[in-house]
Amino acid sequence: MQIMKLRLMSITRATACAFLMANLLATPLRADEVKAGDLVITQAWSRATPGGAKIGGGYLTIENKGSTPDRLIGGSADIAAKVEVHEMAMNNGVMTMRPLDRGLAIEPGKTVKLAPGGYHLMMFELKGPLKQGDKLPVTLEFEKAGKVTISLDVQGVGAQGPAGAGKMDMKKMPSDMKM
Ligand SMILES: [Cu+2]
Repeated sequence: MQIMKLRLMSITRATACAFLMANLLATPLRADEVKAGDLVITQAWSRATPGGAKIGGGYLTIENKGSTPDRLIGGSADIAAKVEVHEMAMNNGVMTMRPLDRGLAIEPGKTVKLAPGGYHLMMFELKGPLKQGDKLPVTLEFEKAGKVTISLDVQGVGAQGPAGAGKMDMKKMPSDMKM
């Protein structure tokens, strides 16, 4: 009898614990969360552009909560003549970037992060500078989920993330970086 009681107790405790853990691990519902079909877009941000820079980057996190794959195929923004989906990668020791002609796959159950040094949105021919603190509307286009407008939170020039932590020295990048 005593053993049974103990077991019951530990199961109850384990359940309570698992419940708490699940709560802790669950992504908090953010005010800047945007949904497009089964896709959930969070942490959309950009960097202020220095001087007369005509190009800007866009970063965001896309989670596919559905059961079918989708693709981020392009975008548009009032502030830019053109928005492309790019990949940045090391090629023979040189950092290069290239447009993803077929778009960026968002597999079901997966989360894809567009971040400095990897996948990113590239805005061309900016009509004006991106300023820290701006909320920049950008319309994303997905193969299945269609078009959705998000807002990029513009951080400082050297920001490495949406919270503005870390810095990156653009001057250290190879000058033959392909755009
Ligand atoms: Cu790029």
